[in-house]
Order: sequence, then structure tokens, then C-alpha cells
Amino acid sequence: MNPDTDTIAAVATAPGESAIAIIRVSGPASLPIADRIFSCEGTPASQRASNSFVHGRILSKDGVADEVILLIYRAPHSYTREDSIEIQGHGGSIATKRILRSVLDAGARPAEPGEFTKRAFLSGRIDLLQAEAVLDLIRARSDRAATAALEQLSGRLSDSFGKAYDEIISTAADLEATLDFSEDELPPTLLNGVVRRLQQGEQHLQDLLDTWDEGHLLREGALVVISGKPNVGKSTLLNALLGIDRAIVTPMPGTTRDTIEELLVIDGLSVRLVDTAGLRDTDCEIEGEGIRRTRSALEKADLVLYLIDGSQTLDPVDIEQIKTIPPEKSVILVNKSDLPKKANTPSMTDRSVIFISLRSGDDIPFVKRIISEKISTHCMAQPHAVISERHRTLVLSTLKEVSEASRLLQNDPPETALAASSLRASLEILGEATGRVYHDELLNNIFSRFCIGK
Ligand SMILES: Nc1nc2c(ncn2[C@@H]2O[C@H](COP(=O)(O)OP(=O)(O)O)[C@@H](O)[C@H]2O)c(=O)[nH]1
Ligand SMILES: [Mg+2]
Repeated sequence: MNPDTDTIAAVATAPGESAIAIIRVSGPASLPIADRIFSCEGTPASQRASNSFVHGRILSKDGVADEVILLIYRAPHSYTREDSIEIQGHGGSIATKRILRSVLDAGARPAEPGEFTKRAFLSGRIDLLQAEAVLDLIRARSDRAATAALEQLSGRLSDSFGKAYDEIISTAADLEATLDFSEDELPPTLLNGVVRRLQQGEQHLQDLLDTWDEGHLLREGALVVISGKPNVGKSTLLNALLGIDRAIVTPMPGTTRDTIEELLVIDGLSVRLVDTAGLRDTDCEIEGEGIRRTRSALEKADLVLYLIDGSQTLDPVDIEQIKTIPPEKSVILVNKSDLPKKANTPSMTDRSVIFISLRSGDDIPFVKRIISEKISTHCMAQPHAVISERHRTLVLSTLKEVSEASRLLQNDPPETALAASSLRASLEILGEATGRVYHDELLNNIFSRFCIGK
């Protein structure tokens, strides 16, 4: 059987007890299968109009499998652009399995992960960027991540990539045309025009690259690390932000040995909040390993909340520590303001220094606002599509080829043939982002991450 023209089936809803479960079927045999296993009053399913639904029963070898609603989609008006049906049965594993079994017995085969979306891509209904957006939307852990995924699904990112692609391809065509001229016949204005347009193309690619920071924050969540010396209130802060007693808090310095990471959503942004072992010299092997982990978390952090105990005299070690963190990525929180003040305020004009007390939870909304403001500086206010790690690698390689072409054309004499070949290479790479150019490995890589039934 041709894997692209056979008929696939899968349960599209999550397993377990639920009000309804949906079994999805797509491919040329969808409607004949419906006629074989579905009984209803009046017109058989295959004779009914597209985008209609009908109540009836799914029959199996052993009798009635379930009472269901059947939805009919005729090609090309379906998710995959193929003939498709969706069977809405009662949720719960037994009824759902019985329906799927009937569909498979009637001639469908079990779908692979993401195969419905893969068919939507192969039929040209969506491009690869939109297919990836489907997965991003399912996996979104915050409002903003979901909004960015929807923007990508609507084709916003495809348009940006398309614009860069069209710009390079038309410039490449102009450049190819100059290959017919001999070197001394070549009008210099022609090449200057090509170089100028390549520079515009580079800018376009750079704009795309600039969305990566935000894309990374939205997809993975911002890494916010709580750091500082032992006993300053780091674990108290983690617990207060989470609203649960996640980390052990004691008056004894050195309580937290390992890094603790928890997910939290602040202002629609997902945050990976990390509590760390307090920084100090120690002979204890376990605490030492904890401190090594703290340093590694600090290196990767998108934001560091550096805590100081305001009831103690200021330790110059704190100032040294803070200086190792880039100013835009740090907030200094002087804690325990409810106690008599001993610490003179760290005078670091390039950093935000904020006085708080974690004794009551009153300052927590304020700390949340600070976190959200600091992270949001990486995020634009308007919803827009953002690139992922896969796209970033491709855009970087494309940019390298385009810059190389531009450099070759500015050589004396201009190396037009080599430049043209760089541009051809750049188009090939850029095409992999949208799926204009694809190979099985690339598709397997992307669609294997989907769930079955999507
Ligand atoms: N008075 C006062 N005590 C605090 C405050 N924040 C934390 N503590 C106390 O400081 C001690 C150390 O807190 P902990 O969160 O374990 O500090 P860590 O070692 O930095 O994780 C505990 O006894 C906390 O109850 C605060 O704002 N005011
Ligand atoms: Mg602690």
C-alpha cells in the first residue's frame, strides 16, 4: 500500500475518562469505511454532504461498539485535504478502543505520530512552519506562547520567510543574467544594484534572527535563577512565588544543597524558577557540588534574582558576585527589611536594587511584576511569530551564504559565478525552513515529536 494514499486512523483525544473521545480517519477509503461500520437512519454516510454530521451506531464484529456522531469532510475541505471522517464516541478507553478496532478491521491502518498534520503539509495545505506551529500550540505553557504559535499557524512567519526567499531568488535571477556578459561589458550599476538588494536581504534575515531570543523564552520559558549567600531567604522566595512549600526553609545556612526547578506562569509568560545552593566556600562535598550547579544555572540564566540579607553587614563578596552577572539580567533584592537595617545599600547604579521582606507575602506581587517587566523587555508587546532553534540554524547558514555572495561581488574583479552559486546554496537552505525543500529525515524529525492522532 502506498503510505501516502492509504487510509489512516487514530484516537485524537487524550486517553482516560472523558465526556467524548474523537477517532479520526483520513484517506480515500474513509467514506467506504464509514458505510461499512456506521449505521444510521436515512442516507448512508458516503452519500451525505461535506461538513455535515449524523447520529448513529458504530458496528463491530461483536455487535454495537458505541453510539456516536459521525462528521463527514470531503476532499479538499478537511484538515489533510483528503476525504476524512471524525467519530465522536463516549469517552473512556473501552468504547474508544472498540471504535478504533472497527475502523481498522474495515481497512484503515493505525496512523503514525503527527501523520494527519504531515498529510496536511504534503498536500500543500500548510507549510512546514505552520505544521510546527501546530505542535507549538499544543505544547504552549503560557498565553503568550500560545498566541505566538497561533500567529505562526496563520502564516505570519511563513510570510516573513517567503519575503526573504523571494528577495534572494529575484536577486539571484538578476545575477544569473549578468553571467552572459563578459567582464568588461558588465555595466557596474547592474552589480551595484544586486549588492544593494543582497544587503536588504541580509537585513531581512537579521530581523528574523532577532525574534529568536523571544521564541526561546516563549517555548522553553525564561530561566529565572534565585542566587545569593546562604540564609538570605532564597528558598523562602521560591516557595512564596510558587505559593507552595516546595523547598525546605530553615534558619541553618546551607540547607539547600541541590538546585530546585519549578515551572510558573507570570503575566502570561512561562518561567522556569530555580532555587540554588547559597554561594560560599565549603569543605562539604555535597554542598560543593550544589554550588557548582548554582554556577552553571547562573551562566544559563535569563534573569538572576540576587538576594542580600539587609539585616547583615554588606559582604564585598556579594558585590563581586553581582558584577559577574550582566546588569540587564540581574535584579538585586535586599531582603529582611522587617529587621533592623545593617547593610549599607549596594551602590551599583547600573542595577535595579529593591528592598523587600519575605516575612509576610505582601511583597510577592511586587517581585512578580519586577520579574515580568525584566523578561518582557525581550518580548514585543504585539503578538507576532518567532523563530525556533531549527529555523535559527537555517537562517544563520542562509545569512552566511548571502553575505559571502555580497563579498564576492564586491571583489575586484567581481566573482559573479561564485556569488551566484552561493545564492543558490542560500535558497536551498532557506527552503528547508518552510519545507519548499525537504527530505524524509527532516519530516520524520519534525512529525515524530507530535502525538498520535494530530
Ligand atoms: N525576618 C525575616 N526572616 C526571613 C525573611 N526571609 C527569610 N527569612 C528567614 O531566613 C532564614 C533562611 O531562609 P531560607 O529561605 O532558608 O534562606 P536560603 O538559605 O537563602 O534559602 C529562614 O529562617 C527564613 O524564615 C524575611 O524577609 N525576614
Ligand atoms: Mg535555601
